[in-house]
Amino acid sequence: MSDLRVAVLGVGIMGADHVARIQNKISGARVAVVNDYITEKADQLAARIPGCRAIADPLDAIADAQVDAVVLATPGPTHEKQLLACLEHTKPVLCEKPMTTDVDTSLEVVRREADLSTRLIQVGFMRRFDHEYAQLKALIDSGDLGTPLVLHCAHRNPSVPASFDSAMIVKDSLVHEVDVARFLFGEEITSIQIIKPAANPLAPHGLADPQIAIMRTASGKHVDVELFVTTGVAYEVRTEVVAERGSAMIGLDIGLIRKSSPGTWGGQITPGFRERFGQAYDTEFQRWVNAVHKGRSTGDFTDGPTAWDGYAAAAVCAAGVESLNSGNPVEVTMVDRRSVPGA
Ligand code: ISE
Repeated sequence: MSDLRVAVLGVGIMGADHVARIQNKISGARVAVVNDYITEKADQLAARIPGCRAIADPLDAIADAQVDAVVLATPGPTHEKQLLACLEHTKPVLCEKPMTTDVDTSLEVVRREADLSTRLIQVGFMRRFDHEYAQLKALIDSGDLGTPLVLHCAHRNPSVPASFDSAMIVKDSLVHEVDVARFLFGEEITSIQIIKPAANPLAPHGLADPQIAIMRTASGKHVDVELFVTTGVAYEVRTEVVAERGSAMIGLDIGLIRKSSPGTWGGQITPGFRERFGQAYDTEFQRWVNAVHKGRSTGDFTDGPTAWDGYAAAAVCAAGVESLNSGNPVEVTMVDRRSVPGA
């Protein structure tokens, strides 16, 4: 089978990582086209990759006859137009989160894909591909723990860019736990409340950090998340499920433990999400490439979170931002999945 010719749109830090990943680690695919709004960046990158071209207009890159599949690592506000172009040209696409920046456009994307009766859109919630999350999911699904009841999560970043505001803690950071909770429990989230404790004195002025999110699922399960994006320490993502017959926790950073003088011991915490979830991104990309190869016979070009998952995350985060502003619990508004056949 010939290699999938992939166009990577957006070659900032994440997009450039994905280009290197496809070129060096993934089998069955190569980067055929790169694009970035900073055209020199794309030109320079293309010049370093054999057989790769830079195309200045993202929509031209999607439409290009020599492109089989697309990776979107472009800014969120550009996703809607680019996803619709992928659907129009029947190009499988792996789209970094957010799928789109609001609920209505996410639902429109779900509907337009469902109209085609084929699954072309995969959303980049990479945690589902992390070995520890996969193990936790398998344990829950095995039934050994009995009914899962509660999910406690901590999501800490050492720092965030200066442009990060309080709503982004919900839309950019919490969105991962929204997807993780839906993935692990296999149900929708129906309400969310964001609590703002006293802010970290070291956080930029006006940033509500930390935040505590409390979510409830359709069957009444409880999820709580501590979000803290200015810890100044390292990258920490912990997840604990408490169930009928026990509990299980992941994300403890238990690697090598070193003892050293004077009388200390300890290990390493990953500095950022690119290192912590590097294996998850690799697995996500390899499985996506394999699914796209198979898609021609199955009609399903995805193996992971779908457009519906992108829409559900958008709906929960929109309610989360409303709660951030009001301080009250907010019901999540979503259409019934059965009203969108094929979604
Ligand atoms: C970032 O965009 C990510 O996706 C990271 O996984 C998350 O930890 C971080 O808070 C986000 O800003």
